Amino acid sequence: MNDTTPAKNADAEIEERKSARSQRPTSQAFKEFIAKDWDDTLPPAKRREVADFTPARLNRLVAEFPNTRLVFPAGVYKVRSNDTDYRFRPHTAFAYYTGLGTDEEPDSVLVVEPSREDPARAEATYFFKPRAGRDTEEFYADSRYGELWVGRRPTLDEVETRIGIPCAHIDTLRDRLAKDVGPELNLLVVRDVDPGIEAMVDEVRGQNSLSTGEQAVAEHDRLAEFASEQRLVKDEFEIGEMRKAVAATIAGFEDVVRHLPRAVAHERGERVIEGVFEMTARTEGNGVGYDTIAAAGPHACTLHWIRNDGKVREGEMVLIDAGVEVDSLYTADITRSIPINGKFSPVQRKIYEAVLEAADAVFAVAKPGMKFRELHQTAMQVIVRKLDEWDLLPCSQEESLSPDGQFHRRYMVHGTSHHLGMDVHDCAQARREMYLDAELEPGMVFTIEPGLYFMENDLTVPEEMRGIGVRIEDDVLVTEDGVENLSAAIPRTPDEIERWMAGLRG
Ligand SMILES: [Mn+2]
Repeated sequence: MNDTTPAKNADAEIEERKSARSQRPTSQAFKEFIAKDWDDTLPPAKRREVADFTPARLNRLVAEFPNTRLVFPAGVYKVRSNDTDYRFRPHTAFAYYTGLGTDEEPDSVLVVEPSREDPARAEATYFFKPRAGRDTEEFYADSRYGELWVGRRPTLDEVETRIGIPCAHIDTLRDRLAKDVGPELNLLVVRDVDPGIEAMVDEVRGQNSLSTGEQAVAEHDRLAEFASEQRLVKDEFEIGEMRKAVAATIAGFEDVVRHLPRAVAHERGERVIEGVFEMTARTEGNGVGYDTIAAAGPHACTLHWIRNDGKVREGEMVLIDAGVEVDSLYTADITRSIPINGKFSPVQRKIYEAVLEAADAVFAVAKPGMKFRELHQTAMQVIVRKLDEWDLLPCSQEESLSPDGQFHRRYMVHGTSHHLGMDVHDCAQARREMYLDAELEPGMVFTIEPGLYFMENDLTVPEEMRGIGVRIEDDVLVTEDGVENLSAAIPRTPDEIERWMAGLRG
């Protein structure tokens, strides 16, 4: 980690503090020396496959917002501590409409509007800060943009070739946002992404007799809502990326199984699992799509167990909920609950098979026309039947399944399915009628993930079942007449899992 002394934060006080550590030369001779004798040959830029898909996405978008200029900020760096930031991740709506991914590109902005000549066609411009000349201080002294700090930056032409969207310098953004805005042309922005851009939009609106501040919030938020709803049905490119994410995730699970002996030997074996998966995620993809849950033994009953500092013990199970995000930012989301020694005990198998039956029931009925919320209801019918067989319900099955009952929630408190894509909980801003109450359509991608969790200290549960948590999560694509299990290549049944583990552990 290098000291990032110069020109990162405009705040004078911080600058002064930093300058106490600066040893940057300022002489004219140095500036002349560092500016010359560089080979500036550019490698040829390549058009990305996604560039063939963004025009249709953008056309569909502007059809929803006639006479409106739409602003999608990529977002800004988030400070981790002092002068170090988190790795940058662009806002999802921005990435969807530009086709950019990985860490592309802090402080940049996409602007979209219907074409004047043909309002059914979108006109988009991508604004960013292109590389600076060698003769600028930015080149060697700017820790955020300088090439000596962050690597070579692209030119406007290069990015235009890659994404097929005309590019412009970020310094021209304000004029472009303001042009013709007024009663004939609205201006909307995705909020809570980049405060500077949001303030700029608000100012432009105010200067052109459009509402500002709180009065305009609902109008702006319709944009974020629509961007979420548009992504409910994936295009061919997105489905291809989901397949890559799932394949890399399965490779990560296989690596975890290979390293289980090392996890068992380590005081914090859950961290070994997390680390092994992260290694695959960073090498095969952009990283993990969300924090890995590596929950051994009773930790499996804590739904969001991401501290992962526990021991991994022979004889117990470990629940691993993990996903690789590929460079385009699509992520898988898979959970397997496996016996650490490679063999299910009878009680582990009994609970596992109950959860599997619930998942299978959802697989059997999921198809176009079915309501999304019926996925959960289907799984719960099996879960409730099993809990009743085991005498754990304080009421009848019917009563537990009724909206006022829900006693089974003590043992499975989460939903069975969520949409999946660039965000692990994708399309979260969609309206209820477009999500929970909507019918399944071909091209939708979601998870099927029932579970059963018997807390260590739950006195309603037989002792032998306490401290066991099982979730089985697969990623599915809605087809014309059912669903395809995208994660079918990772075993689901207890026998398959035992064979799979034995094979990987040699
Ligand atoms: Mn999930």
